[in-house]
This record gives sequence, C-alpha cells and structure tokens, in this order.
Amino acid sequence: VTRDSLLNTCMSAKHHKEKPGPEGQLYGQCVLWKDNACCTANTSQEAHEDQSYLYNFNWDHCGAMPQKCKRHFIQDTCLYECSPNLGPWIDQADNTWRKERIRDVPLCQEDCEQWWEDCQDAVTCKVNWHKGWNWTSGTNQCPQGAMCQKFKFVFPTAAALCEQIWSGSYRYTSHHRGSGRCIQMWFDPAQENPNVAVAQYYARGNA
Ligand code: FOL
Repeated sequence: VTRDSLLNTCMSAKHHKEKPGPEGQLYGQCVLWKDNACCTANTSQEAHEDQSYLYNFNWDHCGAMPQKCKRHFIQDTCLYECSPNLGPWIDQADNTWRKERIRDVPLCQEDCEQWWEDCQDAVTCKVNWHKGWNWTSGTNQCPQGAMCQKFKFVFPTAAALCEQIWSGSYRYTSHHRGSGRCIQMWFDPAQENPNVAVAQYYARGNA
C-alpha cells in the first residue's frame, strides 16, 4: 500500500511552506519546482545569494568557492527548500532551528558524482557543515584548529561528500538518473518532475 501522507508534502523546517503548491515565479535554478513547491519565491531567490538570510551560511569560508561548484550548492538548496517529493525521508530533527529534517534521500549517482567533480578546486575546513562552526561574527567561520583543504582531502569520495556534508541528508546510490529509483537534484524543466514517481515508489515501502 502507498502511504499517501508521505506524498506531496513539506517538512516542518525553517523556511518551508506548510503545504506544497504552485509558485508563479521561482528564481533561477529553483524554477524547476514552480508547478509545485515547498519554497516561496523569496526563498528561491535567497537560495542564490552568498550568505543569504536563510541560514547566514557563507560558502566562501575558506576563500571564494568556484562558480561551477557553487551551482551544485544552489541546486541542493533549491531541492532541500522546494521539493515536495522528499516525504519518504522526512525524520524528526534534533536542531533548534527545525522540527524535521531529511535523512538518507537516495541521490542519483550522476548528480552526486558531478557535484564532487565540479568541487575539486573548492576548499573547506569541515566535513559536516551543519555543526561546529564559529558563529561569533554572525556568519559561519572555521572553528579553531580546522584547516582549510581542497575538497578531495576533506571528502575522499563522492559518497563522502553527499552523505556527510549535511549529516546524512543524502544516501549515495548506484541508481541512475531516469531510473525512477533515485532523487534527481537536476532535471529538464521541459519534463515533468521525475522525483514524483520516485517518492511514489518509496512510499509503497520499497526499500
Ligand atoms: N541541504 C540538504 N540537502 N540538507 C540539509 O539538511 C540542509 N540544511 C541546510 C542547508 N542545506 C541543506 C541548513 N544549513 C546551521 C548550519 C548550517 C545550516 C543550518 C544551520 C547552524 O546554525 N549550525 C550550528 C548548530 C545549530 C544547531 O544544530 O542547533 C553550528 O554549530 O554550526
């Protein structure tokens, strides 16, 4: 049986709408979700800003993040904030800033691999970007003793990046884009959202 409560739903988190619905004008890379979204137009715009008001998060904490890498973080923000198809992976969160989180969302292999590849020239000081920053300046700075290093030293594999950066939001899979078995961070705006069918598949209780 399909558990319908897992479908077409928004997590209870910092900026998510209570329920998904159409948004006439989503911004930039978030436009993919305009027919049915958990984000507002304003959130979609902020998703493209450095140090946006969403989390005051600074991508450039170890120097400027290359644009080809940053676009993956923008896309991750769009998926996280806008997707109404993450219901099967919503879990309770232990954060002050949100009630619910996503855990083990099966990301398509190509989306994870491309993210990792495009970020090989980027630099960071932390594996888990959710916790342990120095926020005294109002934005995240590297904590005492955390060294800035190229992504490949911090995340030795694509799986390490996708699974560890947001404390287990994603699971690395060997499922391919278009298989209906994995969530796509990117899809063709001319096509229907392929993640609808993926959520349906997993809501039926398929591992
Ligand atoms: N993308 C995905 N895929 N999953 C996510 O969970 C996710 N979360 C964010 C952005 N994109 C995401 C939100 N990012 C803090 C740091 C990062 C952040 C939100 C908040 C922060 O305030 N960290 C504090 C600890 C706060 C707490 O847990 O109570 C810190 O110690 O640095």
